[in-house]
Amino acid sequence: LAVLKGKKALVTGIANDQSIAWGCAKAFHAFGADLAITYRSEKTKRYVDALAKQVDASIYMPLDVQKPGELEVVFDTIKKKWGKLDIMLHSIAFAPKDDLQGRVVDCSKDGFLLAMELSCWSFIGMAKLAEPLMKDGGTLFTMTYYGSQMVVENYNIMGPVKAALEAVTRYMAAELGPKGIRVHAISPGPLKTRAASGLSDFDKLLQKAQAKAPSRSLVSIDDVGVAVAFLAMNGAKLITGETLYIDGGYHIID
Ligand code: 0WD
Repeated sequence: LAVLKGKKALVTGIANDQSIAWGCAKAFHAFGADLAITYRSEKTKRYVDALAKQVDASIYMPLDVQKPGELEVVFDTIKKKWGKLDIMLHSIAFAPKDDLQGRVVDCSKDGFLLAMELSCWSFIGMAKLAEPLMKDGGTLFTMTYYGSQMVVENYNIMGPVKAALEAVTRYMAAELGPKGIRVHAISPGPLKTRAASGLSDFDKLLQKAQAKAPSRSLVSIDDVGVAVAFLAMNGAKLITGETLYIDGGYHIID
């Protein structure tokens, strides 16, 4: 079962044990990978400490992608300690509440740019630093949502932001493919996390997802973890640039 044994994985975006990134960290660990885990602030650290311990993280440090220089420190630490990286998971999104809860047409320029910077550009910034550490190839992941493809009520400015993120995924997959680096966007169905609590009427979205998905069930963070771990395996080396839906089939239904 230790198909990821010897692989080094960086996991960002764990806020608590409901976070999608936590489902992924658990799966990477279960399949034998060695983990680096980051937390956003001292406030979130309280919730993440025990989780990092649970998966024996050998690197555990702060990362706020908005703070200049912090990304560089994380990748320097990985370089010194591991000398390489095989898997990188970007599970970070942010939009100011007023902009997120209003119409796209009303959003502020500053709010839009901040959402783009933290939720989309940060993936590019991380990929750039991961590239030299992935000499034997590797896999980069980000988290997206169906609201990028279709107008989903209340998803608002995150729709265009996630659309850009999926395009970034395809371009970076093309650019890094010759080096054996694969790039994927993972698109889970709605999950009750801290980030989701910023969306209006989120419970309605959950109800609709369950009723419409062919599976008639909601997605769990463990479902996401297993799919991501599969894509990180050597056996998945010819799959790249995907936006992979883990949504019980919701996106195929009109
Ligand atoms: O239904 C959902 N929950 C879905 C979420 C469906 C489909 C996709 N996603 C996406 C989100 O858009 C996001 O990209 O999955 C990703 C992870 O979100 P999550 O697991 O739903 O939410 P959460 O557990 O709140 O983790 C998001 C975390 C932040 O948590 P806190 O509470 O500390 O803000 O993103 C991280 C942070 O850990 N984050 C940052 N990390 C570093 N620097 C930053 C930042 N500036 N901002 C947010």
